Amino acid sequence: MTYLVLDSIRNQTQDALKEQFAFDVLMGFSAPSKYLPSKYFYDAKGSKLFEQITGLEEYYPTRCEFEILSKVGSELAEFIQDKPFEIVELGAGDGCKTKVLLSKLLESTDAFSYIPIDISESAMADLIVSLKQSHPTLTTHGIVGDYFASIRHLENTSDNRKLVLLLGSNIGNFDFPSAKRFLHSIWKCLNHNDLLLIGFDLKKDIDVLTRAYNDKKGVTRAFNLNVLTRINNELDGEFDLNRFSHHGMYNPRHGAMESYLVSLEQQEVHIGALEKTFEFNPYEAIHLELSHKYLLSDMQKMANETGFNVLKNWQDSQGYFADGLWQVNKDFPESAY
Ligand code: AVI
Repeated sequence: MTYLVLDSIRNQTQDALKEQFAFDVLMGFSAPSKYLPSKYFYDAKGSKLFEQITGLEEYYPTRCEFEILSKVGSELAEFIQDKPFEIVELGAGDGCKTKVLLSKLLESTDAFSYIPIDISESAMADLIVSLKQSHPTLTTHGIVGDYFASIRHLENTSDNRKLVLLLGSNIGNFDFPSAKRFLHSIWKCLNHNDLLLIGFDLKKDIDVLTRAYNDKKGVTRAFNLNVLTRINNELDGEFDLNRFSHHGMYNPRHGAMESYLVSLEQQEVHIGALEKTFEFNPYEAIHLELSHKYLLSDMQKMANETGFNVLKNWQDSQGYFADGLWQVNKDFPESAY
């Protein structure tokens, strides 16, 4: 069990990353409606907080997808006739849910290798150590890199059929045009008949949604506020976290949970790295995240518009979450996208 760090990541300097962060903060705070890109949630502390969120009583998606993955194993194996094959996971993280899927699949076949892809080298190193303990016989080759560079790397190293995993409703954090662009980019990197297992959080009672993003212990609040801590630590910001509140609400028009930080008073905040002071009006919001919720018909439409055929949908017993098994259709005309 090993992992490879792609050169495109190894050569990315800390300075370049910091410059990009500073640029994104400048753009977000200069916009007429302030925003910050949600990718900045996930530094080491933010990733730990997200792990805590996934274990919260109110945050149902992880539990529901876990239930689905623990029952689909042998059925999934039936869809993959070509052996050996490769399971490629985009954004593997701690691999917690995937391990249950791998165990179930191993009951039907061992003719596959597992290729987790993650942007974080420390997350990958931890995952490889834990897989050595939980699945010592599984052939695993991790890749540290961005999704597309990593899939392209695989194109050159193996002809085996692929099952790509995109779990946890990560797709819901993209707006619709970006989600479609992202899925079509995955399609471009894959071969005819390759498979994608993709998680979608389904539309449901608004109270259930609202509770999931406003938990009683305040972990989601801390997760959101951590973005301001990052600006303080990495860009010499002077945010006082007590002067902002977390606000998570469902927007039925957009079919999405929206997360904001709201300024509790008139305030000016200096950010040293930008040599700039930003003004916040009382109750002014910083938009942080969209978490789209879907109908099964939305999933179908998204698959068909990006070059995939839906083979099967699995849902948890409450009907809160769905994983779709999609097949790459290379007869899909590029012009139709
Ligand atoms: C990572 N992503 C799918 C989570 C979600 O539900 O949109 C992130 C999250 N934000 C607040 N709670 C969880």
